[in-house]
Amino acid sequence: MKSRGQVVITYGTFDLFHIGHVNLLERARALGDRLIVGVSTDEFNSVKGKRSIFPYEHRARIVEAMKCVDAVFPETDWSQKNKDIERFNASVFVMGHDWQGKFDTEITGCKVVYLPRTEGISTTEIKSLLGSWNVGTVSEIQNGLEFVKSIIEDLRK
Ligand code: C2G
Repeated sequence: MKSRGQVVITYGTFDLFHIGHVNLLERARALGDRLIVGVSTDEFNSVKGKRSIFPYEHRARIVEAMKCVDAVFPETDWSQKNKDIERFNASVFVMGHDWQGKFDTEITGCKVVYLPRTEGISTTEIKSLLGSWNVGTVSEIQNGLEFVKSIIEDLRK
């Protein structure tokens, strides 16, 4: 039984927004009554060793547009979580299970929950897939489409 006004908090880069992010945010929201999300700034991403395709403003807007998200705020460093938990009066801290155990000692005064990641999709995989689509691949696809089109036209004669 959820107590009234239970606030859930989570953090992430949320670049190239995909179903894994949707699932995580919806599952996090289901653990309480409100969901607040810390979105990593571009500067913090470089601290995390990540370079996002979409800038912070876009990533934050996309996350905030989710029905299950009540508010977003910038995540600027690793050490702000307990302050945020206090500021937002959060009682549940959620992360995907790729972070399993990483926050157990750091997070105080708040339940820590790790949710299963959505397998088979990640921003990194999307980036490498797009990266492998060089100009040659695209023109091969275009040639293939032209060939199929010519077959269809012949069949129509
Ligand atoms: N996630 C998921 N399934 C995926 C991909 C991501 O459940 N297929 C989850 C991650 O476990 C994380 C959230 O979605 O909880 C956001 O993932 P990222 O954008 O990759 O964020 P990350 O780099 O993990 O940043 O201080 C914490 C960091 O900001 C977390």
